[in-house]
Amino acid sequence: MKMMVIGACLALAACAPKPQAWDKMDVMIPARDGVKLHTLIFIPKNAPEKLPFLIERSPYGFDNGRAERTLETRYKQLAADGYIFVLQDIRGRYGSEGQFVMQRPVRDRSDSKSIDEGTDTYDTIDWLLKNVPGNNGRAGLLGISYGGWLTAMALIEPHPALKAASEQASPADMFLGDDFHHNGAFRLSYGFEYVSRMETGKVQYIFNFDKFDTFDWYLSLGPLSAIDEKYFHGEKPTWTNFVNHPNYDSFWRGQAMNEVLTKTTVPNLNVAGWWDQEDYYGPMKIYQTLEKNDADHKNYLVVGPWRHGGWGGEGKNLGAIDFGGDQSLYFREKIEAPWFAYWLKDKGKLDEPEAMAFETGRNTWERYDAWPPKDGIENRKLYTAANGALTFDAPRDTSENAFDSYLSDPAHPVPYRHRPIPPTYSRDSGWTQWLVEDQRFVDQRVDVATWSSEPLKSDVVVSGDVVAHVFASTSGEDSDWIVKLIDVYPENDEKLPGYELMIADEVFRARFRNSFEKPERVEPDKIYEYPVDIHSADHAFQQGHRIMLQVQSTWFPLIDRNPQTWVENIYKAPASAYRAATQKIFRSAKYATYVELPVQTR
Ligand code: PG9
Repeated sequence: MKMMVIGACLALAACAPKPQAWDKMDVMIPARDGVKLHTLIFIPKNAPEKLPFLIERSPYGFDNGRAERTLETRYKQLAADGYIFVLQDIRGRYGSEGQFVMQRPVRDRSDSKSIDEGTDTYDTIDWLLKNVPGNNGRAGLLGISYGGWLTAMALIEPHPALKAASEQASPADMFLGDDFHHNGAFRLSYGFEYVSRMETGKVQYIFNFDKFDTFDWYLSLGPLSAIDEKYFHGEKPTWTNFVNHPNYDSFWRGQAMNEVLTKTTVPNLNVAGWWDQEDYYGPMKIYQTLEKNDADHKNYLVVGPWRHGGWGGEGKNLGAIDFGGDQSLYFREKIEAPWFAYWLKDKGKLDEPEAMAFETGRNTWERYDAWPPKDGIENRKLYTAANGALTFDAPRDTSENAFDSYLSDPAHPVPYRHRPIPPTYSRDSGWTQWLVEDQRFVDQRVDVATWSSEPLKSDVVVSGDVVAHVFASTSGEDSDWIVKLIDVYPENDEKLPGYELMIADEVFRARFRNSFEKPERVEPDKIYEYPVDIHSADHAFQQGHRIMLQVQSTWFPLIDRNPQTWVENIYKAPASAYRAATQKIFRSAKYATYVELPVQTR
C-alpha cells in the first residue's frame, strides 16, 4: 500500500494553493476470487470528523492526473463537504487485474464463487471499511453512464454500509433504447467506435479513420458484414454479440435493468439529460423500474437540460441553446451535494421532490410528485394534414390518396447531423451536441416528410411521454420510421431566428412491430400503425413558435441502413439486399398519423 501527499508543484502554474489537501492511497483491493482492483483513495487532511466514502468505479481510467482533476471539477462541491473519495478501475481495465467483460452479466447466485460488478463493489466497500482510517462506516456510490450502470448493478445485492447511490445516465436496455440499439435498430457509429475503443486493449483506443467525414467512411463500407471482414475479424466480443443476437433474445433480456433490478434497496437519485445522445432511455427506465417497488420512497429522479453527463461540467448552454444560468452547477450544489450529505453525514434535510425536471423553453426547474406527471395533464393529438400542415383537428379526408410520400434510398441516406461528421471520439467531434443542432439542414430534402403547425397563440407546455402514431406503408419488406418533434422558433426571434430545435425523437424498425423477439416481414404497400415512443419531455413551445413533426427512413451513420428488403439478420445482409423503397405516411380519417402530447392544463 503506497501513501503519499499530493500537491507538490513541479510547474509554476501548478503552485497556486490547492483548496483541498489530501492523503492519497494507491492500492490493489482484493475481490473474493483473488483478482485485485486498482483503487485510488483520497482522504481529506485534518478532517474534523469521521467521513463517509464516495465511490466511483470506471472502465475509463483515473491515471495521469485524471483523478485529481475530477476532484477539483466534477466533485468540487462534494469535496467541499468532506468525503473520502475512492476511484477504482473495474476488472480488466487500466491498473486492475482480471478480464474485462462489456456489461458483465449478473452472477449466478447458486454458484457461491461467482462474481459480477456488484460483488466487486461489495468487496471493495468491505475492504475500505476495514483498512481506511477515519471512515464513518457509510459509503455512497455514483457514476455517469458506464459508471451509472456499475452503480445500478451494485444495488442488486448491496453492501449494508452502502447508504446512498446516484445512478446517472446508466443504460438500461441495449436493445430497446440505449447506446447500441433503439427499438432494435442498430446504432452503427456508436456501436462500432465504442467497441473499437473498449475492446482493443486494456486502455482506451481510438479508431483511426482514413476519412474525416465518417458519413462517407460508413457509406463506402457497404453492408455491416464488412466490419468483421475488414476490421474486427470476429475478435471483438461485443461486435460478435451484435451479429449473433440480432433480435431481443435472452442475451439482451438478461442484462435489461427491468429484469435484474427487482427491489429498491438503497436511496437512489436517478439523473438524466433531455438531450443525452447516449443513454436517456436508461435512467428514465431505471427510475420507472425501481419506482414499482418503492414503498419506502427511496427512488428519485432529476432530469435537466443536458447532454450525456453534462451535469458534471458547465451547463449554461448546449450548443446554441441557452438555459439562463449554469444548470449543472445548480444540480451539483443544490441537488447532488445535499443528497449525499443527508444520507451519508446526517446533514441538512431532504428537500427533494419525487421528480425534478428542468422545463426547457421557459428555463425553470419544476417539482413533480410523479413522473410522468399525472395531474393537470390533458393528452392532445396533433395530426399531420395536407400541404405540410400539423393541426389539433382530426382529419376528415376519406380518400385513399390522403398521404405524403418519399423515396427512401439506402444508397443516399439522410445524415443525422450536419456534414462533415467527425469521428465520435475526436476533438471538436460535435457528437455531444448533435441533438440540439438546427434541423433546417434537412428541410429541403425530398426524403424527409415535414408537417408544421401555425404559430402558437399561447404557450403549449408538454410534460410527460410523447408518443407518435405513424400510419405508414412501404413498397419494401422492412423499413425504419424515424420521428422527430421540433420546436420552430419565430423568424423574428432575436437570437435564433427560425431555429429548428429537436425536442423528442426516436427510430422504430418495422420488422419489430409485433415483437422484438420474433421479427416479421412487412407486407409491401400494406398500411400498418406504428406507435413510436419518442420519449418524454418537459418543454414549453412558446407563443409565436411552431410545432413541427418530421418522419424519415434513414438517419446515417447514427443508425445502420435498413436494407428495406427482407433478410433474417441485417448484420449478415449482402450488399444486393439494400434497395430503395417508396414510403407513404397517411393522413386520412381512417389512417390518421398523429403525435400525442401530454399538454399541461394549468
Ligand atoms: N455510453 C457509454 C456506455 C455505457 C455503458 C455501456 C456502453 C457504453 C459511456 O459513456 O460510458
